[in-house]
Amino acid sequence: MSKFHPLRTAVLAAALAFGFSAHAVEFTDPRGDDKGPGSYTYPTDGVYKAGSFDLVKLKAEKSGANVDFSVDVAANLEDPWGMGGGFAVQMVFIFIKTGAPDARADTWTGLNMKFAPGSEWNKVVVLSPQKKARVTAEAESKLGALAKDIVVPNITRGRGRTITGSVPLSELGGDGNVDGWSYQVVMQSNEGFPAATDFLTRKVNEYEGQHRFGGGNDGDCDPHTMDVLDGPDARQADMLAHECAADGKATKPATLKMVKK
Ligand SMILES: [Ca+2]
Ligand SMILES: [Ca+2]
Repeated sequence: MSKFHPLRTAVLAAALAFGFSAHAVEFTDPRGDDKGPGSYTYPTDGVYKAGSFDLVKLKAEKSGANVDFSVDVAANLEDPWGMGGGFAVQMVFIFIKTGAPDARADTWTGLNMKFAPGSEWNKVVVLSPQKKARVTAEAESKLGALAKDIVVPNITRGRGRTITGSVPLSELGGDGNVDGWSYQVVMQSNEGFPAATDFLTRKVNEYEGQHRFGGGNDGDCDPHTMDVLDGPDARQADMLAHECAADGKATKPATLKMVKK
């Protein structure tokens, strides 16, 4: 006869399961800083509700062979365009430094940002309301060699104020120590009809329009994001500070830093 009472065994199993889920990490971001470098404004169409692009929280949690990502914003998610996943206007890029040797500092046209020395990234998880096939096809046609480091969940959902997606740990590489990795989040907007060079992202112009952010400039010099993840050594105003030459090229590009627990 077993010495272990069934209930005690169940409690032990639960404790083990809880122990596994301890590979989790959570970051919070201030509310009300969804103005990019400080000057950006939302498009005028009513679907872009106040707080929609205000990053509040990032969570990454190892769950068996997968990593579950969730991003909270400061407005209730809605699906006015009938995307099917419970949200529509947001597109979130989660840049991850896993510690693997193939890290890079550049991003791509349409984001117009790079990463600082020591903050180079290995993978970027894309939380988009578009179908995975569309996102990966756009990455392959527009991002060149970077496309292989784009990781897209099979299904991405929005509920309440939280956007979630899960990807296989094997697609992220690295050592699997989710809580030891470094992260940065770029809050963008899902643009179903992007410019020929842009990866499903919405532009920031000098003046806001029905579907264009304002407060930047009309070229590809200004960083195209409303909010990024702040950390003790990563202040948004510093990271998104940039300078543009008269020809529209960046003399000082916005430069992001990774944030780590
Ligand atoms: Ca924020
Ligand atoms: Ca921020």
